[in-house]
Amino acid sequence: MPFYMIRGDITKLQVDAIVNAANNTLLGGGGVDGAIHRAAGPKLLEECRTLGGCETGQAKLTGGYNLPAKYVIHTVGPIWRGGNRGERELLVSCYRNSLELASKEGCKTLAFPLISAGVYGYPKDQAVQVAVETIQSFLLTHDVSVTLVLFDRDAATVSKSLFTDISSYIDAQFIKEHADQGPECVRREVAFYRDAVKGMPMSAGVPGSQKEALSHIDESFSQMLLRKIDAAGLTDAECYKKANIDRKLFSKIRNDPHYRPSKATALAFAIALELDLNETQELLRKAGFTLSHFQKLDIIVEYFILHGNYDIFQINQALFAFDQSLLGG
Ligand code: AR6
Repeated sequence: MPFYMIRGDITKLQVDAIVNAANNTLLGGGGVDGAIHRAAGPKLLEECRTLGGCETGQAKLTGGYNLPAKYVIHTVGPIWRGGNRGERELLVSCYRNSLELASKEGCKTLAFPLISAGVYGYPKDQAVQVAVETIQSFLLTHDVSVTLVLFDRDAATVSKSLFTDISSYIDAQFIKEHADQGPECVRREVAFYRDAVKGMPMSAGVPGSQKEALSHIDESFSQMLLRKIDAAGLTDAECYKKANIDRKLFSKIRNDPHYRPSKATALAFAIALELDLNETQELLRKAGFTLSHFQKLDIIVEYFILHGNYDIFQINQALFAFDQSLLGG
């Protein structure tokens, strides 16, 4: 099931469980812990008193009381001591144990804050990577939907060098697109449509690849998607997981040949199928969209396609860093 990243206050989320970044006593504190106790009311502390604390890296569950969430999962992150004291392993086990506990309790939707990244001093960019990697690997085998809630503007979701590289790519595409606004661009468009029209009749001289394209001209988005999933040798589940798409949405698309997906959904499938730029355009067109150099989101996705990187989690981390909406979900 999908993975989301949002900016906001975890206490406001209507999910089955939210995770609390607590301390070993489980008796409350500052940061997100304080916010959760304030929003849940005094009954949460009463229940926490019965739990006998919690080891670092472990997790315990309570009710959510006045929170919109049904449960709170309290986990204790490591205090950062330079990175050589097993901090990473402990942080991984915070996420892992919380995810397993939520799953055991039948939770289908779960939200995490960035554990240890506040008072406990874990470097934020590394904390994000641990969170994303651990959640991602859990989602490969479990049917839950997980949201990572980032509170601080400075919690970077991609490395500085990747951010700079993508920024330069965006600038270059914007500049190219604006330079293309002159008559030369119009001439090229006219030539493009003239060539497209020339290729239309089903004559014996039509090359194989065009014949193949023409034979699928009446296909809907759903039909093209299912054909391409087969061609890629993927199972449905492999495909919707790689697309960060919910199983229910996938079956809607599978069962309705006329389903019109959002652009984010169509793009997510292009990524899952590892389509090149032309094939991505082709799939998008079936849903009534196109990749455009006037939209930052499109340029960022194009950047990843051109680099042969089809990891939707990494793409979403980059989209998040540029304040764009995410793919799939
Ligand atoms: N929603 C989402 N995230 C939040 C919220 C919120 N309402 N408030 C803060 N954060 P921290 P830790 C972010 O310090 O580092 C407590 O006193 C915050 O910006 O809450 O694990 C406990 O009792 C940061 O990115 O937790 C422990 O003593 C992240 O949540 C100690 O702090 C975690 O910051 C635990 O320290």
